[in-house]
Amino acid sequence: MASKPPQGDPVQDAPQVSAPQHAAAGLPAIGHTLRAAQRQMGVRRTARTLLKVNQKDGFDCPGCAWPEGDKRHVAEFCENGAKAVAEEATLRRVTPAFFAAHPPADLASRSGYWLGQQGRITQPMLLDKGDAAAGEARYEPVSWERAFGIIAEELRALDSPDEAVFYTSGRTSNEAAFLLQLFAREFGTNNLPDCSNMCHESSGSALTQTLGVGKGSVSLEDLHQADLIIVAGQNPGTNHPRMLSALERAKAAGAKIVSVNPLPEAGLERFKNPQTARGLVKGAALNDLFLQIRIGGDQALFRMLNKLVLETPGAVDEAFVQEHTHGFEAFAAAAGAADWAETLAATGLDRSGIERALEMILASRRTVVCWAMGLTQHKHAVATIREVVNLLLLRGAIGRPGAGVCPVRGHSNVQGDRTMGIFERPAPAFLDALEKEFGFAPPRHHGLDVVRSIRALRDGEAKVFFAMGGNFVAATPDTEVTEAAMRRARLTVQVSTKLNRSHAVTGARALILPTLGRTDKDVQAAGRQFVTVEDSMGMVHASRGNLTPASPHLLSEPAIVARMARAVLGESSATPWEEFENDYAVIRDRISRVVPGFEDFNARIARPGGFTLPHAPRDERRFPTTTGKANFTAAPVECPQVPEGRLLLQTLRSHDQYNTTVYGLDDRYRGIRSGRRVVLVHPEDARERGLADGAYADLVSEWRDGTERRAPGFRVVHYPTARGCAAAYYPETNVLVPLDSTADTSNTPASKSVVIRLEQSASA
Ligand SMILES: Nc1nc2c(c(=O)[nH]1)N[C@H]1C(S)=C(S)[C@@H](COP(=O)(O)OP(=O)(O)OC[C@H]3O[C@@H](n4cnc5c(=O)[nH]c(N)nc54)[C@H](O)[C@@H]3O)O[C@H]1N2
Ligand SMILES: Nc1nc2c(c(=O)[nH]1)N[C@H]1C(S)=C(S)[C@@H](COP(=O)(O)OP(=O)(O)OC[C@H]3O[C@@H](n4cnc5c(=O)[nH]c(N)nc54)[C@H](O)[C@@H]3O)O[C@H]1N2
Ligand SMILES: [Mo]
Repeated sequence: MASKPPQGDPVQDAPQVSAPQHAAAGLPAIGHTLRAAQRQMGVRRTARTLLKVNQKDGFDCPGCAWPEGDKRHVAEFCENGAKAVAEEATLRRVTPAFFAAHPPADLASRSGYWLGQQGRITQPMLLDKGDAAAGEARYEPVSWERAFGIIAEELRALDSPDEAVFYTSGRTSNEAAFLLQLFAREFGTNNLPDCSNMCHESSGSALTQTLGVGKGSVSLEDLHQADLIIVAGQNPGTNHPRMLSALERAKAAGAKIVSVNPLPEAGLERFKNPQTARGLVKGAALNDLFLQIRIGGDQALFRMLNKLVLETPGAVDEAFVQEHTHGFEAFAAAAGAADWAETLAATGLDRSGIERALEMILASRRTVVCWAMGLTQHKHAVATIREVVNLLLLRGAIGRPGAGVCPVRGHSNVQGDRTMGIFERPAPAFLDALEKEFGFAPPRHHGLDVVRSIRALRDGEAKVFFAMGGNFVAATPDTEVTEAAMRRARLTVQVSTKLNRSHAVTGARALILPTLGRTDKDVQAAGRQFVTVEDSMGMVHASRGNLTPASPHLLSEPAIVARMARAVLGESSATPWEEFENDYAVIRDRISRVVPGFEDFNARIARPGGFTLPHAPRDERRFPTTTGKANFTAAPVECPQVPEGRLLLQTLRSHDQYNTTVYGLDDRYRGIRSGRRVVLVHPEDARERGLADGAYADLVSEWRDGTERRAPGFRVVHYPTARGCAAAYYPETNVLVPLDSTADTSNTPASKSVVIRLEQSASA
């Protein structure tokens, strides 16, 4: 009984374990989809809502950023997309009466799961900790006008605009994101951290340096045409289920698939396509080769593959290297020095597996490499992704149909938000365009990213924190440090659809500003509005909600930013904030003049299916890097160093969660039910520590400065992960990730390589 749920929380965490599954999707997934949706929405709303997901006249699924094909199915969504929709379109409500009954201390004692289950927030709420007459302050209803007045008061009281931080999570539309960055810069700061800082920042850093564009270079069509698809550090069966259809289709056309992962993920083993009758019953094996790599071994693996390609006569695309690349000599020298013994130690693989992968690479003209958090959240993440790029450059596999880089994005519009200028280190050209269009001088010095924002709050250098969505305190590393930092703020503002921990851990004053979600109908002065989003492959399209909003008091995200800007900037701003709120086409007009690729935005977005943004490397093999060519790079090979007796922990997602939003307590494909406090450990590693399956252990992280962090009471699950590795769910394990443990260059928290020891739980 070591895993005690928070007091008063009816959610019991009592994990039950059975064997992991070997196939994803199929019939059970359909049942789960409908049951989950109907629990939240009822039968009629379920049908009305799910049939609009990802349709050309409907809304963009708030789940992942996987693109829609041109021919859409009637049901163009997956089990986990349906859960994301149900979570938002729920009929449950969080009203002022709820806040009267649950003071902040009570909210802080609840699990994230419980908080999320309470429903949609219906009114703006204010918590003023200095204002309590007697006893504990509670959230009270507040008018929108007063709410914006408070924000204006606090922002104007700052010594410098850089004492404010404006965070964005990746569900925010292009229109709202553009307005938020415009407001922050007019106010005077580039402090625009976003969830991307914790997500694909490493991909952006690596791709910008090597290819000149920090985004993926493939379309859905490319995947369908590929000869070889390498999926490294990604679990599509859970996190991008619609990607499995693309893999299945590629496979049917003859592609081979290699997965590189410390875990055997069910979705990559076999896929039962729910869209076809045959797929439902039998399913298709997807994996041709599974490289069960040690956590953090990917750079070493790709370095060795590169050496082997270099040594194979005729394997290098000489013409491409000659014409389009820079830095080949230095890279070839570094790759030539790769050593088998070191590679095998770093990867935990055997030589035959790597040689088999090499054969498949050599046999393929059109290779795509897909990756996600398994590559991006390590100290050497940027170097790892650059090594992946080296391989594709050697093979001339960039800017060729059926080939390229495919960082699979997380949040449904995280890529679009960055395109719109949500970035603490904006390019000078972007700021120039902003200056020209709006006639003010945007700040030129860099702002704070997520980790630096936490430090600034901790050290009293930032005093106002504003979040456009997300759940900052739960999503970020080093929970205790972060929560203490947040509590030092003068004002914290959360623009949210649902309750989460960031509403319980606040500054001296706190505002909850409830907003419309993707599924909600958005009507403004000029009539019904739609917003736009960009998917993982650079496709921009419209999203239109069709549901009656959860309450008449909700404002859309663009309206919230526009009204905040008017309250804060007042007469000093020449920007037409009111027109922006009234008609989002006016925002798009401005975007079309500031952001390259969006020329004629309003006309092009009106076409069904939207349009694709230009991508120089993909479209014309042009590489807008500092050298004007695609850059080979030659970083020293690294892998995480794990002291004797310790394990390397990755913190990952279960099947029943969306980041910090927990839908349920099961992780079906991995055979876990009714609980989340589990740690997956190789049976041999567990036995060496005297831990039977079912024992309870504390996870104790050891950081290089000698500090320790503890997460108590995890049920040990004997699991076929790579030796020396462990896995447990985030956000529960964020207490273990030191704030200073980040990736070089990108500063992304290294939440996939945490050195831990397991201690038998005291109370087990
Ligand atoms: N249903 C659902 N969908 C989601 C999300 C969600 O929470 N739920 N989150 C969204 C977001 S924001 C994101 S960023 C994506 C995340 O999508 P993923 O990156 O797939 O998410 P994780 O669960 O973090 O899984 C990481 C995968 O990498 C593997 N891995 C860990 N370390 C290593 C390593 O060192 N090397 C290799 N090769 N593999 C490794 C893990 O075993 C796991 O399979 O999904 C998006 N979609
Ligand atoms: N240890 C560890 N930590 C991680 C990760 C990991 O793998 N391991 N992954 C990282 C990654 S990849 C990411 S992307 C971050 C995620 O970090 P965030 O994006 O900050 O977190 P989410 O859990 O996605 O945010 C969920 C909240 O968003 C709000 N919300 C939902 N829809 C809307 C909307 O339409 N509008 C508004 N305004 N609000 C909305 C709801 O209130 C909900 O509670 O976490 C990171 N943290
Ligand atoms: Mo993410």
